[in-house]
Amino acid sequence: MQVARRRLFVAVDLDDALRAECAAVVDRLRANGWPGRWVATENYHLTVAFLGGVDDERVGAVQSALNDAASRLAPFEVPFDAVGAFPNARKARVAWVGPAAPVPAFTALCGAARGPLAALGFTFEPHADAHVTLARSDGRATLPTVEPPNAPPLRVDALTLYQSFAERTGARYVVLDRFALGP
Ligand code: 2AM
Repeated sequence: MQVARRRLFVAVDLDDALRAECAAVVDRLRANGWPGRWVATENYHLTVAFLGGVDDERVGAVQSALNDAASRLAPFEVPFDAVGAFPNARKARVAWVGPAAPVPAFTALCGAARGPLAALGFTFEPHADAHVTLARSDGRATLPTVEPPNAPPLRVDALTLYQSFAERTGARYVVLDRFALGP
């Protein structure tokens, strides 16, 4: 019998003001003619851990690991003062918004969430840079220089476990669980 699997990832959510400001950055990139495949505004998030396909019967262990990790962390802030590209602005494959400098508390959050998940057998790419992906492209166009979001720093006070569904119109993310940071 085939085991049912869910495609899961862990993320930090944006508040509505920041979401709108990220959409305004997209407007500026569009106005400058950058050819992106744009992420739907409601899908904006900071990825913490991408789990991929998870057997149904293991979802409970994932929830329990995240609940435990979140309870040991304290809320912190992430400034959104940069617009950037991976791998670089001249060969922009991913356009993002996020902090101009690394945020140690975010790296620590990723480590705290991924550690117990790795103990369950999941593997992760090593990077843990806070970024909201706005668009993907073929890497042939330089990312134009545009103003970053005009919003206060994001207060990170919870982790969200998402299930991702591949739809004809693009990815749809559904909240499975949320874990507040702190005891
Ligand atoms: P990114 O866009 O922030 O880089 C949900 O698919 C999220 O998981 C994506 O937003 C993506 O983060 C992240 N992710 C990391 N590794 C992935 C992978 N191998 N396949 C799909 N998504 C991945």
